[in-house]
Amino acid sequence: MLPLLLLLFAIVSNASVSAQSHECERTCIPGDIRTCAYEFHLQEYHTLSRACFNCPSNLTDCTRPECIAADGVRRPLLAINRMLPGPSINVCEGDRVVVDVYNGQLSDVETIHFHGQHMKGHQYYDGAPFATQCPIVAPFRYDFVANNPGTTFWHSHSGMHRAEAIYGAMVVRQVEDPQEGTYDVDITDHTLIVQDWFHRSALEVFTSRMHGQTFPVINSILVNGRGWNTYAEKEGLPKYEMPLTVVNMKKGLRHRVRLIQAGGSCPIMVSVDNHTMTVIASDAQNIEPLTVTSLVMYSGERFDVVIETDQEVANYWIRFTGILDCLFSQPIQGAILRYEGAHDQLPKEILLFNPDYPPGVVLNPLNSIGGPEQLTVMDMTALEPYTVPDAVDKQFYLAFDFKEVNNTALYSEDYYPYSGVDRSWKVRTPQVNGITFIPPYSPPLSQPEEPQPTVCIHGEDISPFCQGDFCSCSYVFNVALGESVELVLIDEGTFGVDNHPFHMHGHSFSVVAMGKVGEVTTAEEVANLDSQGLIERRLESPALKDTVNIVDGGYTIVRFKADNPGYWLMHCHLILHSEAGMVAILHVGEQSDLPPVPEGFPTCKKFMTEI
Ligand SMILES: *[C@@H]1O[C@H](CO)[C@@H](O)[C@H](O)[C@H]1NC(C)=O
Ligand SMILES: *[C@@H]1O[C@H](CO)[C@@H](O)[C@H](O)[C@H]1NC(C)=O
Ligand SMILES: *[C@@H]1O[C@H](CO)[C@@H](O)[C@H](O)[C@H]1NC(C)=O
Ligand SMILES: [Cu+2]
Repeated sequence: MLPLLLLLFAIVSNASVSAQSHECERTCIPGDIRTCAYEFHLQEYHTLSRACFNCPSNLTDCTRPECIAADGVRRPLLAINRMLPGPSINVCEGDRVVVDVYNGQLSDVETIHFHGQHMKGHQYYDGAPFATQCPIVAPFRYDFVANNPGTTFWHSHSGMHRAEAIYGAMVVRQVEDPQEGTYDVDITDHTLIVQDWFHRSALEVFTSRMHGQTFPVINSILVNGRGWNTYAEKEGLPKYEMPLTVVNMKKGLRHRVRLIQAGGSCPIMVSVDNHTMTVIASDAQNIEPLTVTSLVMYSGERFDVVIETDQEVANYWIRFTGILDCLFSQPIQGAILRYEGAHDQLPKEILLFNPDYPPGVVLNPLNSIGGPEQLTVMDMTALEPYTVPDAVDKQFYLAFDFKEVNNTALYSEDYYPYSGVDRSWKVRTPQVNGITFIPPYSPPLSQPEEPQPTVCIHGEDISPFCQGDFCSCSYVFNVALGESVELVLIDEGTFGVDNHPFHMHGHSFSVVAMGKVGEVTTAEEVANLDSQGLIERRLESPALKDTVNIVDGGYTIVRFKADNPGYWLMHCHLILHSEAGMVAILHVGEQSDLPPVPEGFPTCKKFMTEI
């Protein structure tokens, strides 16, 4: 019943996606395993390029092929196949996915990470620069099996490139979906990938923040690459009614919508006018359905929601509101939920910025450990019951925060130390356990024989990697294959209200505890609470995630079995944080646990002649 419906809708739906749909975009049936090949041509590009003709003064031109209109503001960006978002990957579980990346950039490198795909057996294709592979210069083929069904996405893992628009959806469907009974329609047009958007290149934003006294301003939000510039007035720019993303639905059906937060800076609240959302999965893991009126998505998170079209035939806003770091510019973005038979026009309501959660239940609210009408990840229950083992083999504390240190990348101890510059020049340094991550010189995964002078091991003496008050190294946590691991993630919260969405490569983890300690906290404080038995863990069917937020001045505790050998990044998913060093590596198992390095795999290493 369902597959037929899916096929029907795929044919009926009119969006551009189906016009150029890939042969792997299909109803999944047993025994039909395919090789799905994609070419990614990467180049420096621009919004409102010549491909856009007279857009935005002629709005019809904005939807021309290869035109990236975004929110109608001119800026340089990077693009794959001149698309924003980049090409969607829609495959079936077990398909072989082959992505050929051609780097057409004038002077930069690339890597692509498949966020939510665990790459078990395909570790070399995780796309973590200097952890799993050398950054791509010449054409490079990612070649792996889509073993993790659900809503995932791919994005650049090089520098600021994700925020320069190098990302796209990756959805892996199944022959039999355990959530099948909760929806009637699941089509590719109902995938919504959102990001916060700058009107300057992200690299400029980053360097201006680090070295130029300029606080980053997030200008707007894009939904499937489209949006209105709500910041236009403040910028002195004309306001255009840019084409928005339209989500076509038929009255009386339950539609699965896949929401992906690909942004780099702020949490985004999602709600749908006159409709509730029933959350059935997050981070490609099914949960017992939860009906809410709004939810907050942190960078890297995905939520699959079912929207039942039980209202009158009309147009409705799907609202995306930027909060926290976005409050300054107050971005609100809309996609249009259009019932079949409704006029091709905007919803009647006005799209106004309002950071308050709408009346009703909110899921995953900022800095909340739950309460009346507030559900957290702790309130989500895995669809398939399971028990987290009571004991763990390894426990690690990872404390995230911004520190006042003489970061050698920002200060000079001799000429302008942190203590010696005016307040306006003081930029704090993102760290994990007081360490700023720097990448190794060569990827330990694919070049295991190479010496690793920058690697420091958790639990060993790190003083050789410190200069004064500043420590930086390639921070590695070692665990044996098969060990059960608990991570106590802490947001110390000494630098105002912040958030650090924690993402781990290669695994999903059970979220077993979340709590707030105070305005600020420390690892010691959390450890004390725990030793007094004051931190309870939920071991019965907690939600499985790969990205989770930490309450400011609090903790999130996760557990998993380290059953995937390799070198896996664990990092804050905010791009300005991770690229400035809020990263560590989980090293699971030994080289002998891994498949052999693919023949001819590109290498890189330090080169220095003798003197
Ligand atoms: C706007 O662009 C469309 C498509 O290129 C074209 O057909 C139309 O004539 C243009 N309208 C105006 C007013 O120039
Ligand atoms: C949506 O809900 C609002 C507030 O309850 C109501 O005023 C409006 O008429 C509804 N819109 C439609 C199209 O039903
Ligand atoms: C940075 O270096 C200066 C000069 O050595 C020193 O006085 C200061 O305490 C150091 N730390 C910070 C946070 O400024
Ligand atoms: Cu962070």
